[in-house]
Amino acid sequence: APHSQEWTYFSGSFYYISSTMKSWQESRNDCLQKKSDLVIINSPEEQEFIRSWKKRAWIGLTDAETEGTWKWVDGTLLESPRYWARSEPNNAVNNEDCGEIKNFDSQNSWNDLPCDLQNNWICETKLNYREE
Ligand code: 2F8
Ligand code: CA
Repeated sequence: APHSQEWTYFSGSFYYISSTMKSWQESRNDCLQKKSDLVIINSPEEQEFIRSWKKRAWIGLTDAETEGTWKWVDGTLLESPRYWARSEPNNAVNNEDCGEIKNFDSQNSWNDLPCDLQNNWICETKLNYREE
């Protein structure tokens, strides 16, 4: 649960980084089971926070529905900011529909990978709040 020591708080969300590896879908299922989802990165600060772990991991990005149209797991289109590594996403071997964080030398650190590859993963649970 987000209250255990396995979760780290940052700017309105709790984050969990796995210590085992799974496919993208199995990783997502694990997050969903934790009443969470794969991480959605929507600010430079959040990108820096995730990158600072220096751990290769699935994030909540996929273009499985329409090749080249990247969406977050909440259904929103990937607009800006975008932190693809140089030359990514390249859909290598015409088979890369899932997003990971990979390159820690640069802020631009996302890569597309085959979804059935085993990888660590990061879940995010946003805190609920009420806007007045
Ligand atoms: O050079 C970037 C390229 O590196 C690998 O392919 C050789 C990655 N694939 C795997 O790790 C399976 C590509 O996704 C990446 O674009
Ligand atoms: Ca790639």
